Formats: sequence, C-alpha cells, structure tokens
Amino acid sequence: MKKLFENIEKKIFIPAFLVLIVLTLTIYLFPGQVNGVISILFSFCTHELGWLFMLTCLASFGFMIWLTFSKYGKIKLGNKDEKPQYNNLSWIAMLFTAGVGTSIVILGFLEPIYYVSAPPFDLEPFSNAAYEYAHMYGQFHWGFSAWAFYNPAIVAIAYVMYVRKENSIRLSNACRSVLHKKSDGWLGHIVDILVVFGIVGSISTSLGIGAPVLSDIIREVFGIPAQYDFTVKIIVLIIWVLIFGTSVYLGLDKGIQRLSNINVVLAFIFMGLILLIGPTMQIFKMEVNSIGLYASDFIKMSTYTDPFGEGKFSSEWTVFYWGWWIAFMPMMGMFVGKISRGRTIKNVMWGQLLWGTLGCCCSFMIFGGYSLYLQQSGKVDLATILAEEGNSGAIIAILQTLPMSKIMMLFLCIVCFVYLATTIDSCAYVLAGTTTKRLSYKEDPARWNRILWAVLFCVLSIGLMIIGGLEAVKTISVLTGLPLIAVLIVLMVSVKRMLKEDEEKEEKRK
Ligand code: NM2
Repeated sequence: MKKLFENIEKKIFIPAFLVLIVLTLTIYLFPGQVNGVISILFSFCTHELGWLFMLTCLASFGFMIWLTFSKYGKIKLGNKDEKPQYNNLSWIAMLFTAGVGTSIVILGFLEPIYYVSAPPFDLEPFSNAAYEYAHMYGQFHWGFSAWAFYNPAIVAIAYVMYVRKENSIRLSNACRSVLHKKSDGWLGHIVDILVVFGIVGSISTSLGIGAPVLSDIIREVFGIPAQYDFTVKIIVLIIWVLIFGTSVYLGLDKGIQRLSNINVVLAFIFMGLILLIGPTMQIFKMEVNSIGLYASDFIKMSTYTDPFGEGKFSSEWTVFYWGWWIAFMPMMGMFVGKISRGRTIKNVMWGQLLWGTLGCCCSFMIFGGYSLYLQQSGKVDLATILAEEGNSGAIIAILQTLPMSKIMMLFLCIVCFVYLATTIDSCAYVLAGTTTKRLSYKEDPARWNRILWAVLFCVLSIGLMIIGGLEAVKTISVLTGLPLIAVLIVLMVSVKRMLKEDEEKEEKRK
C-alpha cells in the first residue's frame, strides 16, 4: 500500500479527490437544490463576466501570433537535431481526438438548429441571414481562436520538459518563471488543483452531452422501452469505462495512439457518408459562404457581448464555449506538450491550431449543413423537435432521414464512443500525471491512478444526468474554466520570461 502511494503528490491528490467526492455526493443527495444554485452561478458567470472570457480569448490568439512570428518561433522543443517523437499523422490524430469528443458530432448536427431558432445580432429567426450565421457560428466556436486557448499551456509544458529537461508535466511547474518558489508551495498546489477541477469539469460536460443522446439512440435501435432509460444510460457509461479503461491501461503508445488512429478513420468515413448522402453541392456552397462570413465577422463575433440586449446568445453559447475550452486547456497543454517532443514552437502552435480547426470545421460544414438543409427544405422540422424532445429526439430524427437508418445510428454510436474514449483516456492520463511527483518523459503515470480518474468521471456524469438538462452540464465547465483564466495569463507571461531568460543565458555564454 505504501509503495502504491509513494510517487503520488498527496497535497494535490487528496484535496482534489476529496472535493470531487463531496461535490458528487452533494449532487446525488440534493439534486434539486444543486440545480437552483447552478442556475444562479451560470447566469452570473456568463452574463456578468462574459467580457472577461472574450478578452482572454483574444489575448491568447494575440499571444500566438506574436510568439510564432517572433524569433522564438524557431526554437526546437527538444535537442537541436532531434526528429519529432511521433510522425505527423499520429501526432495530428492524437491531438485532434484528445481535444474533441462526442460533442463535435452531436452539437455539429444540432448547434446550427439552436442558432437558426434563436440567432445572434438580433436577426430574424429562420431568415436567410439566420441560416447563414447558423452554419458558420459553430465553426467560430470550434475555430482558430478557440484552439488558440491551448497554445500557452502546450508551449510552456513542452519547453519545461524538453528544453529545460525538468521531470514534471505539471502546470504549476510551467508557471515557475512567474510564481518562482511559490510554484512548489501552496500557490502551485492551488494551480494544480484547479487543473484537476478543470479537467473533471470539462469532461463532465462532454459526458453529460454525449451519454444521454447515445443511450437514447441505443434504446431506439434495439426498441428498448423508455422505462429502462436510466439502466441503459448506466450501461452506456460502463461500456465507455471499459473501452477507455483498456486504452488508459495500455498507456500512451500502445493504447491511446492506436485508438486515436482508429477514431480518425471512423470519423472520416462517417462524415464522408453524410456528405455523399446529403445535398453535397449545397453543403459546399454553404461552406464557401461560411468561410467568407467567418473572415469578415471575426472581430465582431469575438467581441459580441450584446450589452444593450438580453445577451442570451453570447452568454449561452460563446461564453459557455470559451469556458469549456479554457477548462480543457490544462489537459490539452499537458497532453499535446507531452507528445510534441522534437518539434519547433511554431510548428506545434500552428499545427495544432490549423489541424484542429480544420477537423472541427469539416464536421460543422457537413453535419450542420445536413441538418440546416433538412430544416430549410421542410423535410423535418428539427427546431420544433429540438424544443419539444431535446437533443436525443432531434438527433434520432436526423438519422431517420438516412438510408439504412438503424445501421447509421449504430455507426454514429460507435464513432461517438471512440471519440469520447480517446478524449477521456488522454484526460485520465494527464490527471494521473498531475498527481504524480516525478515523471520523466519516458514514463507513464501509475495505472491504478489513471483508471481511478476515468471511473470518477463516470460517477460524476451519472450525477449530472440525475440533475438533467443542458444548463447543469454547461455550468460545470464555465465554473471550472473561470479561475483558469488567471492560470492562462500566468502561463503566457511565464513562456515569455522563460524564453527571454534562456536567451540571455545563451548570449552570456557566447
Ligand atoms: N471542447 C469544446 O465532447 C467534446 O467534443 C469535447 C470540448 C473542445 C472544449 C470538446
């Protein structure tokens, strides 16, 4: 037993674990009250503090532009003549599938329908302009500026591990140039505990969006009556635990890398099928228009706080998304940082940003294009189904329009299962890394530690399902993302300082 805990950083592990257990128990015991509190918190964070999330997004985008065009962009994250540890294809597959889960499929289909029913900029619902924005806006929420949130953490972690050769994947350690000695003390522990919360919060949002829809699809395919709804949901979660538990157990090279490659292939096949079955040319037409709209309205969308209106669109979507991306930032920072040995700063920053954006935009172009086509052509009134039956009803209605719909439903389930499994295994991996004392770049954190976190995600998600509703699921990300804004800013300053310090040292040596 003693040996088991030997390499565990107890000051981070124990408080984080206890808070999460207390939180989960509270959700299970008092779902009604928790729901009330959640509503108040959600509206406070998104309405009153929305501007802060938006500024942070612009700041990290600006940071990326500055760093990649500066002289530091060419610095290699590793030894000077070293080759990248993973080849480009595996690297892209791993980073994309780690950062993106089931929601890209579910929200890819449904977000445009939410938008066309309640559009931004006071547009008339279901007008032509509303359709145009509906097709594009999801691509903004999953686009360049969103992926830019990850860069400060990725560069900071990879720089510390592969240039300064320190044996720690922890974010607190990456903040050392700003926090100095405090990064080993209580301030550092707070940073790492926030990281744990962020990861658990953001994954709970993913599971909270994904699990109910998938279990409803499975019930539909196998004709299981509604009274077994909860049982099916639990079974879905258990299957998930088994899939990613295996992948986590096998570790980074054998498990996660393989599953990510399978994930990308399956996702492409599924997207290709929808593109071919759907109105292919119309979807391309929509996309070209969306690219133009994205480019022309980028600043407008990035600063749209709707100060004189109700601000519903920006708070319920843009601010929620930025909170979710920030909550994901530590996990992506540690994970992509870890797999980026041997690449230059510029290559890593632009690589993850461009490939990530490309993958997300393809999903929104195709899935969103297909559902908007169904809505506008009058084939299926998805907006009404969405309002009356929620996400599951609308997704099932979309899939029913496809040939061999039951098979397509099963296919979608498999794609979603694998998508989320690849995200969760990366999360469990970095959580275990955060709660481990020393970790050289060759080592994986302890298996039991990795699996423990994976199981905890599921228990928390079942709790969120008991509360029900999209709001609870969204709130947990926004709340856990909020304090991480401070960490993100510290990381940006820290990267700049580390680069400058090392440059000065180098000059002195010459
Ligand atoms: N993002 C939106 O379930 C998922 O697709 C996770 C999380 C990238 C922060 C996506």
